[in-house]
Amino acid sequence: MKRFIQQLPKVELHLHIEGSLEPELMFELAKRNGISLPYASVEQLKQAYQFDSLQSFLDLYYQGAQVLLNEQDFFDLTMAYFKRCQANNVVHCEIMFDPQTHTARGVDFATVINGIHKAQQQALTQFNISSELIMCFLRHLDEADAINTLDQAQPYKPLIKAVGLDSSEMGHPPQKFERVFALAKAQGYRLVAHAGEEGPAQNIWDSIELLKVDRIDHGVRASDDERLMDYLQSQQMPLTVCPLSNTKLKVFEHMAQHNILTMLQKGICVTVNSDDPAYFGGYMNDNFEAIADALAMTRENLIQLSHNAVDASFASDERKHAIK
Ligand code: ES4
Ligand code: ZN
Repeated sequence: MKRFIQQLPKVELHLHIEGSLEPELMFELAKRNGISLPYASVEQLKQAYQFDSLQSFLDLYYQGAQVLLNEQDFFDLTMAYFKRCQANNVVHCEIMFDPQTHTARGVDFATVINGIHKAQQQALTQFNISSELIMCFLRHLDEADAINTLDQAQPYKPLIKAVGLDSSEMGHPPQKFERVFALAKAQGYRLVAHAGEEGPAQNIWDSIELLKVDRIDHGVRASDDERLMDYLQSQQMPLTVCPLSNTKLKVFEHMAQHNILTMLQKGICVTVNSDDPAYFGGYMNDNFEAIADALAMTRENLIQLSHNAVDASFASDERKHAIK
């Protein structure tokens, strides 16, 4: 099964580029930029990667991102992720980035997006890996900050396919971003939002009905609501599920309890993704292997998961045809 997973062409739809910052690169960039980290070594940092909730992870994730200062840093970060894509036979990916994490520290929006974009161009020519960018708003910050970020993105609109919503789900429901999502939609962006990761199924309904998203990121709490499960199936609303993320953050205690196979068997358009692979212990193949092992999946199940990701992607019809 490991070989089968390796050779299966894959599409990744839920990946935070800041969450692909490996401890080794974090230390290298800290040194390059003269930033001191509160850890003595790579090993000590890795020891700290033990989470009991989304928030306990986010605290380290935002701290780690502070080593990213210059365009070259964002290029190196993104190129390192594309090398993992190549090793994992990921042929298309949709990369999320959090501009507010950087602009709040005085790093220009241009620095962030130019570094990422140059890596995307190189990945296409060097590895034949296509990609799209998803700009996420941090939901723990206010509406005005999100609108300001949307304004800052204006000159780079051709480089950004979609906007999304991430960070702390508890206490920051979709309603808070109804107006900024309406503005983004009017400007022609596709829309996604994290919902039903730690928060209730109602957040999935509200992301669909109020934010008008094209996909739900995570969405695993949908199984608490039978009517929502039927709706997701009938509408073929995609869920970008992240198995290793869910067990690391204790959304499910054990992988054997994960509901991705149940949802797949109900005909829901579920997909497999790595979320923050440097923090959660694995890239795409690791995520596929973890569910295949724990849930006794068939090859047909794995092929269906991969086909779902092609269908759910924001790639052009031409590109979808080429990779399916
Ligand atoms: C995230 Cl796993 C997860 N959930 C919400 N926001 C995030 N940002 C980065 N990873
Ligand atoms: Zn995520």
